[in-house]
Amino acid sequence: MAHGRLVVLEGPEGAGKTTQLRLLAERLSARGETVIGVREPGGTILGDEIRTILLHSALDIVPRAEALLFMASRAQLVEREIRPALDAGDTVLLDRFFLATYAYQGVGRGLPPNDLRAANAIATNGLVPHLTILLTLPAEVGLARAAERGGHDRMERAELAFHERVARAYEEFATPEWQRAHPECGPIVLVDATGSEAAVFDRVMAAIDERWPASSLS
Ligand code: T5A
Repeated sequence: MAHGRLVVLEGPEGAGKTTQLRLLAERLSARGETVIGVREPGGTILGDEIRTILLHSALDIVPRAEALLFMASRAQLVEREIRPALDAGDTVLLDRFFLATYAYQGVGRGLPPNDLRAANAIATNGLVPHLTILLTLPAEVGLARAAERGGHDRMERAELAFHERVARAYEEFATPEWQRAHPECGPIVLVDATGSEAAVFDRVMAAIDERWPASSLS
């Protein structure tokens, strides 16, 4: 049985997942953990090819094909990178996982949730995150941050209403009712992503230390 930890960072565009993942990796490494940071889509050679198609191509991709491409990237990442790292006792920090599929392809694109759930079960082969940190902030604030960073990818170019649906979906995912109905997602904690990077990181660390008191990490 896997004895490492899988911590997922989730949230709408520009919420600060990548930034917080980097800060978290530095802090946990300094505490003596072996930490691996990966992102979806991507994280493997196949996944990076799929990422290019999904985010940086001008291809016509219908929602069902889009969902399955995300799933294919996920399946490869879980089997080739995440499972082996967890088996070795490492901490895996993952930038997005299947909550993103439920939010973007389910609520955003309108695909049936049960179909996504079934496809996801194939992709993850039953892997459940130990903790998901869900960064929350209004869609327009995240999009403005992403715009400031520059370069809109295919998903970011979707209309504001799409991103607002996605942001609202993430809020619903944090409710106890939704989590009870979705045990495949594991525990989800909400972290306010407004304010400075340092302020958000303090909240992220508080969530980590609450889930795993610091003494058990060192
Ligand atoms: N997707 C993904 C699906 O549709 N289905 C799926 O199943 C999966 C897995 C991935 C896209 O794919 C979609 C979702 C996405 O659209 P991506 O490039 O990985 O694309 O994009 P995101 O995951 O959305 O990542 P972003 O880079 O857009 O946002 P992050 O990682 O949340 O934010 P970050 O840290 O890069 O920060 C964005 C900018 O804001 C600044 C940073 O310096 C950076 O410039 N920033 C802050 N500014 C002010 N205050 C703070 N607290 C800040 N924190 C960061």
